[in-house]
Amino acid sequence: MANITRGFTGRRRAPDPAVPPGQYLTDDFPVLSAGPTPRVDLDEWRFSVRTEKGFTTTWTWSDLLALPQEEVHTDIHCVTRWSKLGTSWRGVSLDTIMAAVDSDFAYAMVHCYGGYTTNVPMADLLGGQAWIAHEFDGRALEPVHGGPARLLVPHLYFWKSAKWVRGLVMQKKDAPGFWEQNGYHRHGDPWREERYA
Ligand SMILES: Nc1nc2c(c(=O)[nH]1)N[C@H]1C(S)=C(S)[C@@H](COP(=O)(O)O)O[C@H]1N2
Ligand SMILES: [Mo]
Repeated sequence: MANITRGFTGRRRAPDPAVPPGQYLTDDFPVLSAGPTPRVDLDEWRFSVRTEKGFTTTWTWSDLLALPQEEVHTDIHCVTRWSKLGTSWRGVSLDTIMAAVDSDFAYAMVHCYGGYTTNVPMADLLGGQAWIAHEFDGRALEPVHGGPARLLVPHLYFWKSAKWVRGLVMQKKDAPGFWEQNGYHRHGDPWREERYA
């Protein structure tokens, strides 16, 4: 069978503009967790944001579902080099969450059930760039992928999309989370290959 080539490029394919440098595409959904999957009862699930003013705003599961929900169709990119295009999620925008919070701090430490942490600037969490996602592909998010709910920050490497998320602590200065203390880049933009520090 003849090779089918596009245009005049011969066998070499042009880079896919949807795929950041150094990444390959997968149709699977790999699981990457630094520890066991914590089980969180929806009755006991809470998401909270603590500010510099000493206030904590807390949402229960029903509070979360009562907020405006958004459908998100997006590509995701793991620093271990897999990318997955056109994933579908449902959840609450961080803009909606932060509208209820009074903070002037520019950074957040993201905390999870199970103890994982990751740091993200508010500039990357606001403006329609991040969600508390609780559905994937039209179904409740599976525990291995972060259910009941995970942070979704798809324009950064996927280690920033904290699974089993339970809250943010607002911070004046950026400070490294779990992987960032272990050599990963503070920021993690896949288009700039901000992989390791
Ligand atoms: N709480 C928690 N969140 C986490 C992780 C983790 O170990 N614990 N791993 C991160 C990493 S390195 C990646 S690549 C993605 C993997 O998400 P997935 O298992 O749904 O593919 O979750 C991120 N969020
Ligand atoms: Mo990762």
